[in-house]
Amino acid sequence: MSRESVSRIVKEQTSELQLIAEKVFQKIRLSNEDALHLFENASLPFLGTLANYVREDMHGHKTYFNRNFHIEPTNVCVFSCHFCSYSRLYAHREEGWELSMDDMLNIVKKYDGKPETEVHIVGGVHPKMNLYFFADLLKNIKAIRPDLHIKGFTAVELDYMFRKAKLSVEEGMTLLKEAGLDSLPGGGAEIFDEAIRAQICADKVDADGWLFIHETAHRLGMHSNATMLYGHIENYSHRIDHMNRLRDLQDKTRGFNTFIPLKFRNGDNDMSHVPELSLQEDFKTYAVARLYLDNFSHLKAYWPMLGRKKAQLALAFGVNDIDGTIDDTTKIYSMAGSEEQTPSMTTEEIVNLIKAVKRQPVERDTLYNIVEAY
Ligand code: V47
Ligand code: SF4
Repeated sequence: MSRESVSRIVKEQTSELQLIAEKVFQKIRLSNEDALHLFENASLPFLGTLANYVREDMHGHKTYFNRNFHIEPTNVCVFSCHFCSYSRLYAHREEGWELSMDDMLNIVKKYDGKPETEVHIVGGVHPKMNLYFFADLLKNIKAIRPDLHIKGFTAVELDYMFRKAKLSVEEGMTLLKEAGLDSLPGGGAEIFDEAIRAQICADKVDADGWLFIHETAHRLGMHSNATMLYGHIENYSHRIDHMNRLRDLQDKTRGFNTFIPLKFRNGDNDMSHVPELSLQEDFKTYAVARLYLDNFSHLKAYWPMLGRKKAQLALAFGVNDIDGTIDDTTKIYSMAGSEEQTPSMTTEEIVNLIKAVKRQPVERDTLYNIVEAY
């Protein structure tokens, strides 16, 4: 959309919204107050127009995806986050799964000679799967597929592993990096606000711990992603505070690749009584994130969580990435009630999904190097 067409829409807005739009055009950073004003007062068409303007200014019509699969070593977890539909306590581990080293290497071997570029490892925090077990897993995966990028372990899993091994974050991270860990996924961030965290996931790593783990990874030359679990008991200010802490760290390190808002899904968990947000609120969250996080290059709509059709629509609200092919290798969202019960898309399906809304599909690797433009 041209600057002129955007300006026409801006002229119809209140003077406060026009000032915020002017900041966006001048590339002046939005304040927390601006973001709150947008959340509370901006119409969805206006927010979408402005976020899309920024997205096209940064990336044109390019929309990234990758060819990836997941390994979920276990859903047995020592923690009890109330929003989680996936985990089983150690005492009930017979209801869950615990993959052996061989099980996990067999998953990797299934992709022998195939064009997948990334494996995403994430799971519950199992008390018997320790740092050295996972270091061996990384080494073994690299022995089979040295070219595969390993994006592994949320800060929650890492915090537990390092503390159990009595290593500092830097020591633990260096050990995993040397074993083959290439980057960190963005999970476990939830909402940083201490009071909300205490109500939804009291017992796992806190906000400062999460941020310190990512900062350490960045200092060691690794990249990572950042997520935000929204649409439960938090309010707009909590979302802005969360993004503010990420924006501050990104100013320091420049180590984050992508911001991924994750919509709370209420299937079969302790928070099932909390209704899910409307699609309108989802799109507002993507758009405000695009406008506020001026130092994040990429904004991802994770289709296994949102559903592929909604992820496709999100491409008009600032989003420029829809994650990957997945190949039905993750259960986190199907167990939480997502419409994607067996999440898998072929490259052709992803390409068509993106082309259908007149964007340009670009296959990327984890670090956004272009593999193929369609
Ligand atoms: O931290 C758990 C979320 C996350 C629910 O880095 C839920 O590329 C919604 O972080 N409703 C783990 N969300 C997954 C994750 C992720 C996913 C895709 C890509 C990347 C990346 C990272 O899943 C958890 C939590 O925030 N989650 N339960 C639920 N009921
Ligand atoms: Fe465990 Fe992660 Fe589920 Fe929390 S969200 S209970 S840490 S698997």
